[in-house]
Amino acid sequence: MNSARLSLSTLDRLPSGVARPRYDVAGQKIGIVHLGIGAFHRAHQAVYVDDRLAAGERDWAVLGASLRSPDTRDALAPQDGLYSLIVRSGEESTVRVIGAVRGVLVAPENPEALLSAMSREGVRIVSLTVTEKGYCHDPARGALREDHPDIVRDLADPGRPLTAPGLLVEALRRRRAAGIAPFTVLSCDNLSANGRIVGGIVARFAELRDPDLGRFVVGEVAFPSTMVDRIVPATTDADRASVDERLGLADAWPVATEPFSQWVIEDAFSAGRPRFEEAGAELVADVEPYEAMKLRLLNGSHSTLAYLGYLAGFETVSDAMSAPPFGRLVRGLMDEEVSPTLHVPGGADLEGYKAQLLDRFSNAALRHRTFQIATDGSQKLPPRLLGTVRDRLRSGAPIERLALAVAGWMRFVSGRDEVGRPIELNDPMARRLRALADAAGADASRLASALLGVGEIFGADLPHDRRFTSAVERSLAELFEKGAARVVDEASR
Ligand code: CS2
Repeated sequence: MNSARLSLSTLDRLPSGVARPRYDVAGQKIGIVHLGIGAFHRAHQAVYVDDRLAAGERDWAVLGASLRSPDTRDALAPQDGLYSLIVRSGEESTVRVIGAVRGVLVAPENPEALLSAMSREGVRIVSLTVTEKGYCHDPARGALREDHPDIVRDLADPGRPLTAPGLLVEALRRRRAAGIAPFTVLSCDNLSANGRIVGGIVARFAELRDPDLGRFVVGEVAFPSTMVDRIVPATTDADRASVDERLGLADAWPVATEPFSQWVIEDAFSAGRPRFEEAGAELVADVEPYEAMKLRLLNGSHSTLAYLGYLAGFETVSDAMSAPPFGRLVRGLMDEEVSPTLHVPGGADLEGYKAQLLDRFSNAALRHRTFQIATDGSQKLPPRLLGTVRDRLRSGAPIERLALAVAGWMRFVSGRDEVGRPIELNDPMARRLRALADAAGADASRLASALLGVGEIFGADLPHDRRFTSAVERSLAELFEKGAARVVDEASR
């Protein structure tokens, strides 16, 4: 391992094949505060910003914030915020050093530092990738969970917030009090209609603090919706070692991704924005059709592959895709059950998009773990699979593969894999789900009905739809009886 670290002072030591910022990195001004600075942001939005900084738009550098752990700050601070982006496909990979992230704050260590950064006039966008659970909402209704313990805490001590809604509202309040125009709130998470949902959550939190502040948020703050897409698996030590070798310098936290990247943004910013379109983003009037297409086709298939693939013993998405029945199941899910529910945006090529998705899922150089995608199912099922289920039920259309995917999640939640090993459940509702699963045991009918009763996931309607409940229960019974590999094989014929 190299002992010298990637940083501004070692940039000129990089080998010539490694792309790097060709602008005055330290001279850029912060225009975006990003909440939730994980691997996804660094492989996606920060790259678009990096391109715009390189093109001379100097006012839009990113100040990142972690809402939980100090790890990203600890890795990037000694590197002056620089990190490497590895882009992988097949045998090829390229490395590029990104300079867009000019600092990282850790909210729980010092919420005041973050709030004061968010309140500065130069900050005109606050963007977010806090994952579905970071919005503290009820995923089935898309509304703020007012009884969420972190929300209760933030409402009781609103000047020292720890949640995303609490931070946004306190910073907006301070700006208003100081006569500074509000920033645009830009959600880059995989929620359907993310701008609209987050706008409602933030407005409700503000209203609970003060009805007048609530009206201000509704009337004055812009929440454009976005569709974000790039597959970014968690960084591994092998990624670190390969960057080390390519750079001749140590990078504590590179990110690895695929060549594909897409960002569709509703062009509704209240305080200006970088010319993201010149970095490849699509600025449109209505993002929702793009979002539905991506969430239902890509993420819906991903979650299906994650649960069923994990149960069948596949470590990564591409491993599962290399088994023909899994490829056929996903193709069938997309063609037969998801596509008919979509309003394909004008100019989009649905067939090309699906073919490209199958290729992306098969990218073996990425090693995207099924277990990683299987996290937070309670938050992911509603936008990825259950909206499609509702549309299909409404039109009386078959839902067999969708029901199998939901049953795959239930089988996963049961807590033991097919050879009896425990499955760790990473989910904000893990305790409740695990208690329900433990009480039901391996009885498919009891387990299905217990889990279907969780209103935050299935709403008030789905548990009463016999077509849905019986299809899920049937698939779950088969999963217990025959195992995922056989059930997928049969379902894909
Ligand atoms: C994945 C997504 O982990 C997951 O749940 O489905 O992170 C997916 O890779 C991205 O949304 C792709 O844009």
